[in-house]
Amino acid sequence: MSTTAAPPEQSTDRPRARRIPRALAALIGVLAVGAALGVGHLVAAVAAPSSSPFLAVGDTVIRFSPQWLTEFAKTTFGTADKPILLAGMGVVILLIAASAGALSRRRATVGLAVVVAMGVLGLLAVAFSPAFGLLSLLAPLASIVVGVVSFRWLHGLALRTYAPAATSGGVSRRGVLIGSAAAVGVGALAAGAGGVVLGGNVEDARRRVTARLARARLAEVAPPVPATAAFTESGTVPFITSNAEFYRVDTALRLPTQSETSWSCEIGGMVDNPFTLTFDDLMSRPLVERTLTMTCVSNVVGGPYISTANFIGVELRDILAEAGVQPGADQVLSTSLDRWTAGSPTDVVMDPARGALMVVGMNGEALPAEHGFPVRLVVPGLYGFLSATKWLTDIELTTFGAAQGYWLQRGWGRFAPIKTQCRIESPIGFDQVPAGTVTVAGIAWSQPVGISRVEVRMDGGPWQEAELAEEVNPSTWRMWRTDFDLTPGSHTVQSRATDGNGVTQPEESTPPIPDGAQGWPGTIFTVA
Ligand SMILES: Nc1nc2c(c(=O)[nH]1)N[C@H]1C(S)=C(S)[C@@H](COP(=O)(O)O)O[C@H]1N2
Ligand SMILES: [Mo]
Repeated sequence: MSTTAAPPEQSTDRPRARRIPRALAALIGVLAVGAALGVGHLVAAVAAPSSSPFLAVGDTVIRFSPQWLTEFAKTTFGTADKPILLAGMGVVILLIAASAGALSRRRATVGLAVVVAMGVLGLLAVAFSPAFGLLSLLAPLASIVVGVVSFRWLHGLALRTYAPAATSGGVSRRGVLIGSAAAVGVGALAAGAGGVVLGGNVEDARRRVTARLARARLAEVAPPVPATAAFTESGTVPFITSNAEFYRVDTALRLPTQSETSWSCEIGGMVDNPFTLTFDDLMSRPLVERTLTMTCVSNVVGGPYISTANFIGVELRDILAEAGVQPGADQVLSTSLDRWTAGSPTDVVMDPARGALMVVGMNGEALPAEHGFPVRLVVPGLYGFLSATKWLTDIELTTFGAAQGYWLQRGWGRFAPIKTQCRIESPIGFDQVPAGTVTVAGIAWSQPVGISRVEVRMDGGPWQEAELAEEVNPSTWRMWRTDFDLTPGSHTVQSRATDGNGVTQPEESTPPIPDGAQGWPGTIFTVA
């Protein structure tokens, strides 16, 4: 204690000395936590991709969310549900970090305690994640160290600036600014670098696989899609969905990434000869290419979760036959790198007419990272939630009694064949169209039996049979269109499809859960 200056607490002209201004104190909390999360993300990218503390907390939230909440998120936000969850988490963390900072205007204790507590939560989320390995501990530990060090350092700088103790010299405000900027820079750079490291690795691997596919001689090539298979001139989507436009549904906050060189898949469980497949094994087998339409069970009537692509892969049935499926194994349970699971009925997978695939290529390229690189499953005629495992790592023959897939555990159906459905694509809802002849066009699907008829009616009038575009194969969607002469005013158009067996989709509408939405789509539009 200096002998010349009174302790600041007792000074009457500076009663609030030795306190950091509230806003700056809050900012310090936010900066330290931001730097911690950014560095954690980078270390995760290098050490163990699934161990980013921020994303691990998000994954934990998703895994333990009650089903009404995930349903609400899916139906309300659609594919934006993940960015919205992450943004929401970001806001909560920001508020906690800011409060922790604001409670540490004199001493760093409270702030440090909160920073450590948040770090421990991240550590626990990583430790209990399904893809945990020892290396996964590095990222959350790095986060905790960076959080503590940067909080103490910034706090010290600010304290010396705004509340210089008599013994220590003050620090200029510029010093605090530079310190803060450094923390922001470290956090942002680390987070960005983490993203680049992860993304760059997959893109390199994808380029290698795309080149191999280009050289491969396919045992079966998908017949070219005729121009007459789509009515794009009447407003339907193109027949083949580009990889960029292909719908995406999964529980992964961070894309599970893996190179094809380290990929392998165990074929085990109730089989006579369990074995492990490598990517080279797959590529040395007969590769077939098929045009298939995939659909999500969460799709509402008229919804967007349906797309069509040319998939290249290996017959799953041949691989399972080689392993020797034992009697009674009624379920093919597949697992992804991020420990998501789907259970498909064995008889469907083994049906030669079905043609279930272990997929390596999509529209002439390697699978995109979002669609399961390097290997996924596609079973024609089954919704994705019980068949289309992306980032595949494991196939186990078992029984439905012994094990349940991810969504089955959460109340969705056990056996959910795709329901016959159609979607009106033109006119779109609340469109204004000129008077005269109005073409109504859309798509219909009923994999794997196909579509035999689509009917359309205007304002509750008689059903009118639509013109069907050429069928590519019964496991793809089919485009349709028909004309109406309409007077000005508001109109409501409805459609209904009939499958390849002659069964028309029912009028009664049901929600997606548990086994897929049904009902006749309708659209209201105006003729001007
Ligand atoms: N690993 C993994 N695979 C998954 C899912 C998932 O959440 N994780 N979602 C499934 C669901 S519900 C559907 S509809 C399809 C969607 O495949 P896509 O995103 O390539 O269109 O993937 C399936 N495969
Ligand atoms: Mo789905």
